[in-house]
Amino acid sequence: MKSYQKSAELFKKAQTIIPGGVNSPVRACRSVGMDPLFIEKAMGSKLVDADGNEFIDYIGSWGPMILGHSHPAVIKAIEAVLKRGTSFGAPVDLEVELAELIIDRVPALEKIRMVNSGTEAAMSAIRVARGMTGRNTIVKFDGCYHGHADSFLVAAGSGVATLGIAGSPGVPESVISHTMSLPYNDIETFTSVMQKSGDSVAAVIVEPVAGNMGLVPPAEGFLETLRKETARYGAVLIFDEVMTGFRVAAGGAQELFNIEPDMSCFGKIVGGGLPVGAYGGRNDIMAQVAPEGPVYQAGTLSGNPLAMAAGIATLKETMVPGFYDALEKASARLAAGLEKAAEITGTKAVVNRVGSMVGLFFTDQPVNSFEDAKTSDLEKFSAYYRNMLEMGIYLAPSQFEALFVSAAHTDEDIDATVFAAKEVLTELSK
Ligand code: KE4
Repeated sequence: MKSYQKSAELFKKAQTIIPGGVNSPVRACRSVGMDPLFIEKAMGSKLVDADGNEFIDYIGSWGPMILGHSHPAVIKAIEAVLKRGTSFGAPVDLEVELAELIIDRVPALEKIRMVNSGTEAAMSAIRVARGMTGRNTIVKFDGCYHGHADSFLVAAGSGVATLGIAGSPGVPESVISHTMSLPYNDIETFTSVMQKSGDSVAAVIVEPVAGNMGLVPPAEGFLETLRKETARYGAVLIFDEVMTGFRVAAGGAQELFNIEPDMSCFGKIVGGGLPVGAYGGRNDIMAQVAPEGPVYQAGTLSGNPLAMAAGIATLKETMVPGFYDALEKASARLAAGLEKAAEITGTKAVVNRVGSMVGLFFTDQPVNSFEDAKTSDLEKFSAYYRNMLEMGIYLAPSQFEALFVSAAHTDEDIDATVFAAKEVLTELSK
């Protein structure tokens, strides 16, 4: 048995001065029946915890670490900027460079605004949509998570689903009354709601590949229907690519599925592990944003030079020829291995994958929606999580999260992971 003594001591102290001992709920590992590990350092595909235990990491800081941890190009870029200072509260060349890199890769973007998190990106995007259309209603989808802004805490995924929180106290009824949450991948329901209420919808926001209910790909025609119906009723189509952006393809999910949204949100990878979010769209839409237009949004540390440098270095590394092909190969190897492990151990499990986002559900039915995801055996997932950790595999501590493969994951890492899954599922099947 691994010792987690140091983490336990740190967690005990943390709980006296930080709510739940963590700065983000899903890290608390409550749904998998253990206390969180405190991480000492990370490099490549590995994490080392406070007790010196080494793990193969499939959280990757919940998505940003697509290159793997402590990538030399990112460290070097941050060190170079450090010599100039850390924050000026004024424009720097690096903001222009990162904006250019993003716009070059995402054809639907003509202008982009940097913020400090995915939450800020998504909440700002819907504010622009509301300001532009003069409408209040937003449509989201059950199990999708767009950060913790008031309007989104309705049938949300990720930590909200993990902790089984229906919505959240503190969010006024008057706010969530403007949010409609519909079943993901349910084309019929969406179309009929738009027929009835489309003229009052400011925006439809969607995770083009859902990564916050476990991993659920878009059904055939789903994204195309969102595109068609929002255009028909003058609603803004927002792709929340905080997780999928620069992850599932060089140009994100909108490249993969060849759909052009009106606005896009980014985070995670775009900051290379430092706090960056971004939202953008066509010129006519982004012209609404202050100081160019009337829709206000601001941030002291938006465009922070260190964060820009980390984002630039990360995006540049993902443009190395063959980067996504290699990621695709490693991710397919992992998914096939997990499926094989379930099959040979007689475990009821479904593996979903899009690019380097992988989801494993302990259920015997296809998982195409949040309702489907909720049929998973959460007890089994919890035991699987703890046993895989014991085998040196660090997974997301929730059935309603995705696994992330990085460019640093080797065939040996993948094969060790599959071996561990076989061992653990054999034990759990007894
Ligand atoms: P942040 O505010 O956490 O940077 O981004 C919010 C967000 C927005 N949109 C999507 C699609 C997201 O996945 C997220 C954040 N993802 C979660 C993990 N599923 C963050 C982890 C956490 O809350 O600690």
